[in-house]
Amino acid sequence: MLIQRPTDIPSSEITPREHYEGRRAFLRNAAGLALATTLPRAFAADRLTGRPGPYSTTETPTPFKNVTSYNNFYEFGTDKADPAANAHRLRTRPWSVVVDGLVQKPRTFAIEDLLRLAPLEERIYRHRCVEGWSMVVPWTGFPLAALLKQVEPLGSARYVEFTTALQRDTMTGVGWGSGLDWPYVEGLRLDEAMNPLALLVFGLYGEVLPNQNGAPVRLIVPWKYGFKSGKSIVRIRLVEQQPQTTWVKANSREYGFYSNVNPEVDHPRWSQAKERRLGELFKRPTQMFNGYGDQVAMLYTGMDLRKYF
Ligand SMILES: Nc1nc2c(c(=O)[nH]1)N[C@H]1C(S)=C(S)[C@@H](COP(=O)(O)O)O[C@H]1N2
Ligand SMILES: [Mo]
Repeated sequence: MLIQRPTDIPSSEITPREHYEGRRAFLRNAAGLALATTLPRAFAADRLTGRPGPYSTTETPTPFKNVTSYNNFYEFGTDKADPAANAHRLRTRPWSVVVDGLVQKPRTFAIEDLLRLAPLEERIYRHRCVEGWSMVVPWTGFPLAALLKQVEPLGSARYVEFTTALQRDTMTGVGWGSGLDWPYVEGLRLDEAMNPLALLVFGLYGEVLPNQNGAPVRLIVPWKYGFKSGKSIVRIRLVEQQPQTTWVKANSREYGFYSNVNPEVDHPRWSQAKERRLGELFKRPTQMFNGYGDQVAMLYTGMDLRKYF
């Protein structure tokens, strides 16, 4: 069991796969009960579902197989297949998330407590990587705002900094020569972080988040390029100054702090006008704010977005 059952989630919502798949199919897949204890992790995945939440797209979700085998998680290697092959090493228990900085009530949340801080929702979001590919993913989580409100940000807090896990012994990609400064750090302006679209995510496709997708807890900011959505988060710090993020530190000519999806502002190496949805043959036009303008455009009133990456 990866995530203990929170007391406020009905047991029917967290069910071992054998129950919802149908016992027969489970036994067939498992090739007999005797093998049940040695099953690969995929068979033992735990359900983690949420009530349908707002802002979901009606577009067809990208198949589970693609979502969990084509990943960016550089701590486990730079090839798209590396995270699925290597992230089983990641230790996801015990896990806690420190929430501190410019807040009235700094706190360290054990992952089990964080999970039951707010009702879990399922949100089907578009996810757009700066490399020009995209997918549609049913995430399970709750708004980041619910967590931030708990710790009571001070008036001086203007930004939120997210630090992700650094396990040198399990992460095969963090050696010298990776070119990045570890741990992976990202950030948002406080009002961006409080926007109801910004989601703290614990699962996908109704299951506990696979390690390669950022277990046990990650961020999803659907109107920004994927790299803003840090995986395997261990610290959330409220600060006054704009955080130094990993990608801006690595190459400030190519990456910016805002990184809102914008088909009119090209990355020096990739046009951002179009994208390839995983599983589809032809490219499709990229939408401003990844199609979430109605929810977020007002955050940038008065900013000339052509000047920001
Ligand atoms: N810690 C960490 N978080 C990360 C990354 C990473 O390399 N390390 N890659 C980012 C990038 S570039 C993208 S596109 C998304 C990919 O998420 P996915 O593999 O779940 O699709 O995670 C983001 N979060
Ligand atoms: Mo990305």
